[in-house]
Amino acid sequence: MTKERHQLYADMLPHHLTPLWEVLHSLVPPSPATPCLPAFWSYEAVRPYLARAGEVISAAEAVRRVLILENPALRGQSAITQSLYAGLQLILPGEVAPSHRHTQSALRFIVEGEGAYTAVNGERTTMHEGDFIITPSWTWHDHGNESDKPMVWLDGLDIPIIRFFDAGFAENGSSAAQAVTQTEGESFARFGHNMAPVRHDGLYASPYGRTSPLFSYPIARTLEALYTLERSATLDDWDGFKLAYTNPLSGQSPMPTIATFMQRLPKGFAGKPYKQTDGAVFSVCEGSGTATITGTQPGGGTSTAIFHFTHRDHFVVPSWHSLKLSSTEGCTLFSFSDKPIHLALGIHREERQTH
Ligand code: GTQ
Repeated sequence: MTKERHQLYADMLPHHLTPLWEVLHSLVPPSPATPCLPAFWSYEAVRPYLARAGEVISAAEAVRRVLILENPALRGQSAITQSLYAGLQLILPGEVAPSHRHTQSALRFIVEGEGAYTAVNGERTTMHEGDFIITPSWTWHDHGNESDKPMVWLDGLDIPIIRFFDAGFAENGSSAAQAVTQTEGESFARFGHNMAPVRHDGLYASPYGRTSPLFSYPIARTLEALYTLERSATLDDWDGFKLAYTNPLSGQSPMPTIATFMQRLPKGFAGKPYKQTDGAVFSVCEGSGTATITGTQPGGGTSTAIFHFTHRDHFVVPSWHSLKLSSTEGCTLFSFSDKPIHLALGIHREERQTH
């Protein structure tokens, strides 16, 4: 029979046919079998390469001067998980990263520096360490540094998702810096205070896609919320105090493909492990701690990665790997994942373990 089977496979090969029964087990695995690995980028190790990138190419020539954080199991694919892209972008004093737009949605989490701006849809936002900023799908955006210090931020994009759907479009702006048509702070005034325009709200909302009309979620507000909770609220044994950023008009994630979070682990926190189908990328905003990440190997055994992280470090937790967070001195962690898509498809799963 084996011989006849192989003859069948060989004969039908030129007709672009292949037998399902040979691959069925890997097409519908009993539980997620991601090729992605847990990985860690210490800022101390990465920063000198960013500095060297600043010496060998200008922001204008590079368009975006970014070092991509590539998952070690996905080298060459510009991906940190199967669905997400992450990179560290450097912009030096006086530089402009020219205006463009694309269907990919982007987030910035400011890692180092103060005072450069991102312009989105005619409004500039000054960036501070810890701010979370979005450039939604198909919105014009450019970045400029009018401060006297280098600025570095984490870029998070849904590049692999848009590539998967073959739905990528992009355009360059007619000038390097887009025309400014709104005073800084206008979108925050309209949408950042638990209020929204009574009339003409569509006029100010993002022009394309189901995205937040707020471009900037300033760190001062985020920390105020988390520190208040830390003083009095009940601690979650897995997450510490964890809040999701929202689109104020919908209560959903600020962008349709990417969810973003900030969490506070109090001093002495020893979290319980949990796993989720959405792989997540973390950026350490304050303090230090340890992430223990355990996954099942293709062969069936388990392997554990232990990352001791500090301020400005980055790490990735692949899908369905268990994550346990702990911190001696306390810490604040930014993270993002593709959770909104899992929720939209009804495939999101989470398992919270008790030990
Ligand atoms: O700032 O527009 O890291 O288009 C990759 C692609 C940043 C950006 C990236 C991009 C951008």
